[in-house]
Amino acid sequence: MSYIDIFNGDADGICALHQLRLQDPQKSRLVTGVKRDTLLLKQVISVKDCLLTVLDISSHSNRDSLQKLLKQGNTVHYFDHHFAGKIPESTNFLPHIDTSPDVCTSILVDRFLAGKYRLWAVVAAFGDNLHSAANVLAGSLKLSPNETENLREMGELINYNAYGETIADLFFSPEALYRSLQPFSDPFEYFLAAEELGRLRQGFRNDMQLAEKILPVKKTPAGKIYQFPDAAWCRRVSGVFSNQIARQEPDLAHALLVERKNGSFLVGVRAPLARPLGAEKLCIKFNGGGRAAAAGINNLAPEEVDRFLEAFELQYAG
Ligand SMILES: [Mn+2]
Repeated sequence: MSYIDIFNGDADGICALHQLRLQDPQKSRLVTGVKRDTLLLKQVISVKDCLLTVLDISSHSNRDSLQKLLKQGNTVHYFDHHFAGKIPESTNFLPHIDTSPDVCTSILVDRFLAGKYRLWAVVAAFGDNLHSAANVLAGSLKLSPNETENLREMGELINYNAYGETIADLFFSPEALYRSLQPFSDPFEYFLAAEELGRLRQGFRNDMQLAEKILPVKKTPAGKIYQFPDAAWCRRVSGVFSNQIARQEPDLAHALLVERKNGSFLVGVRAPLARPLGAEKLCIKFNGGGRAAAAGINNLAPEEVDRFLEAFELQYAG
């Protein structure tokens, strides 16, 4: 049986796979990409009789490919927390799907493995901006504040690495970053040893210094809208910047529009952390997707921007 591991390139996807492969090491083909590259099942559409493990990408967005792969005799283990729609029924489909706002894929894997590699789930939960869930898990492991802080930074840096239009925007391909942590079962050892983290820390600081100079283009009772120009650093920092502004004002929703070369916008939406709902509903109206607390649109045409701003207002005002 050949194994194919298909995972989102962010901290949650990487740490989910890492936990599973620490438990059950396999020589597997890896399929991943930048965070926004979520239609990953298409890349393996012709495979038959394989064991697919799919992590942290929406089964709704991938439904057609998923159904085809199931019909071709593949067994599919599916762990995810993004909008799922109707979940396929098939004896060779093994879903672990929970779209509650306080879980991430690595937390679902942590449950599946009864907490065996929980430190990596803490890293992932911080990466997905689920600070309260991360702190609860850290508390269950009796971590010191300093240890928790190190896992937080690691999650944030691995997550930061995943944002870009193409792999060329990133410091490391998600596959290379996963391979760098594969030898480490203990994230604290990785934290001390990994040159990758030093590189990401430096890049992150530079990008954030630039981002923090940019003021919102619009502030309404619902929240704040930011717009970044078409530059690699803007695409890289957009996710972590969005998470940071969401934490700074937990009662407000936030949207960040990053200009693309083709003139349209890459949009990230964060629901208010105090009411982490509705982001995926808003983005699905514009062909985007995601989860209740955080979602995105890959291609918002310039003439659609006003309609998006109205929908944002409707979703989050009052
Ligand atoms: Mn996730």
